[in-house]
Amino acid sequence: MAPRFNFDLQATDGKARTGVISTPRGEIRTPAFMPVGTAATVKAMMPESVAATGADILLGNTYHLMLRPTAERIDRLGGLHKFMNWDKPILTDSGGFQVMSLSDLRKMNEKGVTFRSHIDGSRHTLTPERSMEIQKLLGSDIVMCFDECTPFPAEEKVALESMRMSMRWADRSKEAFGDRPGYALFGIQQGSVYRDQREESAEKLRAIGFDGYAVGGLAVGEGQENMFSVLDYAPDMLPTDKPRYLMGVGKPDDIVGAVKRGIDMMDCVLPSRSGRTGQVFTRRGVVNIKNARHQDDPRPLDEHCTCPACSNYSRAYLHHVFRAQEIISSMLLTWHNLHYYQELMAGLRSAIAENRFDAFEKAFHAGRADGDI
Ligand code: PRF
Ligand code: ZN
Repeated sequence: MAPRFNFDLQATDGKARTGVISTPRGEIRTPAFMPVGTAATVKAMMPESVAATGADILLGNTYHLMLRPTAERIDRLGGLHKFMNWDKPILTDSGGFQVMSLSDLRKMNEKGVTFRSHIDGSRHTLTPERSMEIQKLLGSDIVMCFDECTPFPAEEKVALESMRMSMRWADRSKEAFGDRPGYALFGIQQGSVYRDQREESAEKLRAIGFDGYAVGGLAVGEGQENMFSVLDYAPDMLPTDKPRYLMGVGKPDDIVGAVKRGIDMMDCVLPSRSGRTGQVFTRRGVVNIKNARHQDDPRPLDEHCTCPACSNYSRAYLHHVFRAQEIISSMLLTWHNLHYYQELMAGLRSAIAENRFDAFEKAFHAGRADGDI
């Protein structure tokens, strides 16, 4: 029989955790960072290169794929894994968050959201039921509940109404998802920056029962200090024996702070998007490769990095191909950034397993400049 979805918590250090999520498509080492493959590709990367950076799982998007090429077409072609040539696990976001940030003329009510495509203006509806159907057609291994990401700032009353609707949608998502051995459904906690609302939301999700639990509604403009204040209590409200996923986070220091507070999974466009805009993450801080001071620099981006960009090319070359808008620039810088993120996750995992998280965190911050380097 195919292995079912399972989370094995292997070690803790303070609130930080390390473990392994098992799925029929392979294991996910946690804390895990999921590169974003919105349109059935991690932009500028071959899937085998994404795997070579150390990624165990990718994130895909209901919203983009339902509009183009459509979930039904992907299903007819054998599912998202086969379509994009990625055979490891895929988590898909449920669409609501992307509808609110990308589409035109949105109308939300208890039933769901009606909107116009940002691609061709066509009209579509997403409901918890339709989102579950799309994520099933895609063949997603980890399905996210359909929710509303409460905007920030939100007055207490507004946040409460929004959170309670997301919890009713969580009920409907679970009902529509049904019983699918080997596939997982994650609930999403909302409640903005209000502790009692985060508690009510967690209580509701625990009562429904999910395979994993996300902390939603953060990294929406509240700033790191506010986000960490919420993360000081929100993960503790979720079951210890299930994965906890912080959605849409973040910068390297956000990741270290979230893992310290008990988060197991994260995703963010930052390493891939920054790769295309010339922002490079290194252990000493951010390098802006378009800066003229790199044009005669024979050194690699990061002398300790073993990625192809750092093994085989100088800063001068990377500066040149970025300025010349050559496609290899996006390829190399994205590879480096994803490699850097996965090395960070591997470092966090071994630090937790060896009970030296505090020392790891100190060393992480000690080596870094705030501005560009
Ligand atoms: N809900 C969903 N997707 C998300 C979020 C959320 O709250 C966030 C919050 N940063 C990112 N992506 N469904
Ligand atoms: Zn590198």
